[in-house]
Amino acid sequence: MDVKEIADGVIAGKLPVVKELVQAAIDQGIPAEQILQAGLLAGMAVIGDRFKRNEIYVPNVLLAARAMKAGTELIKPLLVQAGVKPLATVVIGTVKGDLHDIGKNLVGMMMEGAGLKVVDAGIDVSAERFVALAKENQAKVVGVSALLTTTMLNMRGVVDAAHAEGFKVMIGGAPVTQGFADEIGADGYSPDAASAAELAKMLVA
Ligand code: B1M
Repeated sequence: MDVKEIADGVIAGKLPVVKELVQAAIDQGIPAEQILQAGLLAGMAVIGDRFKRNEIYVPNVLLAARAMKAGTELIKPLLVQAGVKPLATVVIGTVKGDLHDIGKNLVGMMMEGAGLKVVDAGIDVSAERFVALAKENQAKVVGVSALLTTTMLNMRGVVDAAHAEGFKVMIGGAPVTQGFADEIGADGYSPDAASAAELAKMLVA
């Protein structure tokens, strides 16, 4: 089989097809890293590009991400065996006082698709909790999402607390801008999930 078919399955967001193809590839002895890189991640990269260009919408990204996740679960044990390590760990969460998580979840999925390990801190996350999780998981970057003009102000506290412990911080969410990121001293801002994954890779490099 051609692992490109797996990429096509991810792009189409067809979870059962992706699972079947990944299992077939494993059974044929195709190396897990090849399945990951040329199949699952290649498909997710296409989705990321299309999303950035507004050619597809949130539901398409969610479907693709779910399909990718299902495929990744199948090869995870093999990757661990082969010693393929994720690039680095990122802790992501929605800032204190804020319960919106759809965008944050998308960002997390795209980061996983880009080869990062993502620790999801959830919603309504305090600065202390972000830092504790970053330490516990030896993360390099803390990613903070906010959807409200009131809660985005709490991002400054996360930046200060994370910087004090040597972690980088990236921020995003509908009301957030590059200007605000500069103002509070964040290491990066991105307007959407695809560029957030690219930014995270840059920050951990
Ligand atoms: Co709320 N809400 N909401 N809401 N809600 C907004 C944000 C609002 C703009 C609606 C409006 O009035 N027009 C408004 C905010 C006004 C403001 O502050 N300027 C608002 C309000 C007022 C409220 C409540 C206060 C309403 C109330 O109770 N009176 C309340 C607040 C609760 C709280 O958080 N404490 C509330 C509640 C809710 C629901 C629970 C009902 C629900 C959330 C469900 C959930 O998330 N599980 C909800 C929803 C769904 C929305 C809207 C309709 C949609 C948000 C969304 O998911 N968008 C929203 C209106 C709107 O945006 N059109 C609204 C889709 C998502 C993919 O986009 O999150 O922007 P987004 O994420 C993008 C980018 O921003 C970026 O990438 C993502 C993908 O491209 N991004 C990052 C996000 N995080 C990032 C992090 C990064 C990098 C990029 O790095 C770490």
